[in-house]
Amino acid sequence: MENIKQEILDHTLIITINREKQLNALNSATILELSTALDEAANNAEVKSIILIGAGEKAFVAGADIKEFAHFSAAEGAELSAKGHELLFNKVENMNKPVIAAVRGYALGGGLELAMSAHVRVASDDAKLGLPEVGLGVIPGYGGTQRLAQLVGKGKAMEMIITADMIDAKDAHQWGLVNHVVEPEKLLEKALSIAKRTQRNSPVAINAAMKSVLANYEDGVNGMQEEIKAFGRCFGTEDFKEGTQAFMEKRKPQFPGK
Ligand code: DAK
Repeated sequence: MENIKQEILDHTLIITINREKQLNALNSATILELSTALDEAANNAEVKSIILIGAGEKAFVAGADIKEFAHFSAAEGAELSAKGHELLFNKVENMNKPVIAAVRGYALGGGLELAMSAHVRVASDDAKLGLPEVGLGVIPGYGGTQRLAQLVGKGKAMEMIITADMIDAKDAHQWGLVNHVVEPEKLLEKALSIAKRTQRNSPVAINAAMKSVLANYEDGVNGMQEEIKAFGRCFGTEDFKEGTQAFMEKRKPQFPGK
C-alpha cells in the first residue's frame, strides 16, 4: 500500500492516510487502498476496532484530490461518486467493528465526509472542519449532504454547506459533529481509549447495535422493527450466553464473538 499505513495496537487497527504533502487528499488509489484495508480488517479476528487518522500535523484529510477530479465529466462524476460510496464511505459506516475517526487539522470535503462515516469522531483542538465543495462548483458527493444533516441538524448543515465555511473544533463539539475535543498530543490516546472500552463488550452485540442505529437512516426501513429483530437474534448467540453467565458468576465476560 503506497498511500496508507497500517498498524495493529492492542486489537485496534490504526489506518493512517499517508499523503502528508498533499494534506492526505483522497485520490482514487487511496480510496481503493482504504477499501481493501477495511475488507481485510472486517475478516481479521485480531482486529476489534479501527482508527482512521491522517499523517502529519496539518490535516486529517483536506478533501477529495481536486487535481485528480478537476477534469471529470458529469457522467464520470456521478459514477465516481457512486463508486466512492460503495468502496469507502458506506463501507466505513457499515463496518462490523467500531470505526473511530481521529481528526487533527483540516477535515474538509471528502475528508469530513470520511470522518462522518465513522461511528465516533475525536478531534484535536486545532481541527478545522468544513464542506467547501460549493466553492469549487460541486456539491458534497460522498454523503456529506445527508450525514452532516443527520449529525448537526438541517439548519446548521445548510449553513455549513452553502457558506462553505470551516468551523473550529469547539463549534464542532458544541454542534455534535465531533464527540470529543482534546489536545493534539492526546488525540490518538483518546481514540485508543474509546476503542479499548468498546473491546470489553460483545463484538456481536456491538455490530447488531450499530446496524440498528443506522437502520433509522435507511429509506423504507423501520429502525424500531430492525432493533426488535436484532434484539431477538442476540438471544441465540454464544456472546449472550457468556455475558449473562459471567454476570451471574460475578466475573468479567470472555466473549467468543459468536
Ligand atoms: N486536493 C489536492 N491537493 C490538495 C488538496 C486537495 N483537496 N488540499 C491540499 N492539497 C495540496 C495543495 O495543492 C498543496 O500541494 P502542492 O501545491 O504543494 O503540490 C499541498 O496540498 C499543501 O496545501 P496548501 O499549500 O494549499 O496548504 P495551505 O496551508 O496553504 O492551505 C488548505 C491548506 C486546506 C486551506 C488548502 O490546501 C485548501 O483549501 N485545500 C483544498 C480544500 C478543499 O477545497 N477541499 C475539498 C475538496 S472538494 C467526487 C466526490 C466527492 C468529492 C469530489 C468528487 N466525485 C465522485 C468525483 C468531494 C470533493 C471535495 O472533497
